[in-house]
Amino acid sequence: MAFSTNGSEESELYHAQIHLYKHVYNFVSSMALKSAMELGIADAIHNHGKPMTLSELASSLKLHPSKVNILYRFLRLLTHNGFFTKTTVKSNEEEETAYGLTPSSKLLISGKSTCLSTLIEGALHASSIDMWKSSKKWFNEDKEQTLFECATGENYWDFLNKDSESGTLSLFQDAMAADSRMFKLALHENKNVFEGLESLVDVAGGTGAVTKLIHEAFPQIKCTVFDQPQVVGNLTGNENLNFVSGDMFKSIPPADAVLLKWVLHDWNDELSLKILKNSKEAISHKGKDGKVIIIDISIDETSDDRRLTELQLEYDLVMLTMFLGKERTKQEWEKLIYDAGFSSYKITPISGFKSLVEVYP
Ligand code: SAH
Ligand code: 2HI
Repeated sequence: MAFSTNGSEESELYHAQIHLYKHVYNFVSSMALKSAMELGIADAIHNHGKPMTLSELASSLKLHPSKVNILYRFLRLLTHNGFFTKTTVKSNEEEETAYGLTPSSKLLISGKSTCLSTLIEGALHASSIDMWKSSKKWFNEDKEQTLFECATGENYWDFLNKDSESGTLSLFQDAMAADSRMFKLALHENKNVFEGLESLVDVAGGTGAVTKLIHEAFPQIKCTVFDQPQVVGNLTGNENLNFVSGDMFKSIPPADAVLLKWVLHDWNDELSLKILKNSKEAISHKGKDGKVIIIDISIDETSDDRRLTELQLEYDLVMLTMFLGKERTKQEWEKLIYDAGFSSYKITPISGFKSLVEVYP
């Protein structure tokens, strides 16, 4: 069959090819971002106090002269992807390009409360990536297991807890804490959610990053961070912020409100129901005045922002492959909430891609 010379069919073919290649090479953009984080490019520009030329950057990063052009090539892609700005500066009468920070690369500045470097490190860690080599085997095996288990023979939680020296658990906890610190803005925009509470328990609250923000904003609330012994066992709080270890599948300490941030998406519906029922029990002494506050993704496939939906759906596969967990649509949240015996709920979108769900008995 002769190849069609029809212009629109050809252009459709080219578009299809570009679309496919774009998705094949998406990982290069992820890895270039990881490299920028590891090199400390954002820190160098931040410490310099103004945009830096390629040679200034290379010398500040102590790169071998043979790597300067490689740095240029990385910066070119990263600038195109919105991580750096390009401006022209004059040095010794010659015009040179200088690279500056964008709002996205400012999230790589270490020491800032908004630094997300550990999240990049954890999410793009070999352990999160290597399991994908087994995806075909995973589909073909008739076993209920995560992709991670299929690839490594080990449950992700056990992998994290295995040996404290390898630092995987602390990397995971640091990444969660980094994400949680970004919650500050959402907290100030949704103060009403926490106003009037006398006590709150942050269930599976990690090392307490969110609770610390709540404690700062509402010092009168008696806050408890509840997590596994290996996470909170050695942490000490203060009068209104204490750490309690236990198993949320067994029981949850009583409080006026239970907070579940980035917890339910780690678990399937059956286990999520168990957590929600135990949460309901924990607030039961308050009668109708208790509440459960869920912070998680609520998938919106109808959003005008396709990138946002893509990110939500990518998270869904991350949760599926690592934990057999899931991101849920509004309808799925509603079913889970009512199945757990609650009577009403209210969803408020926060921080772009997540939502805050207030759930009432
Ligand atoms: N809410 C935190 C941490 C989310 S990560 C945040 O948003 O930053 C999920 C947490 O669940 C981890 O800290 C993990 O230790 C905790 N976890 C897992 N199984 C648990 C269990 N059975 N009981 C209590 N916490 C558990
Ligand atoms: C560090 C961070 C992450 C990770 C593993 C790490 O796995 C994440 O940010 C992701 C995922 O990529 C994650 C987010 C929420 C959650 C579990 C994992 O509850 O070491």
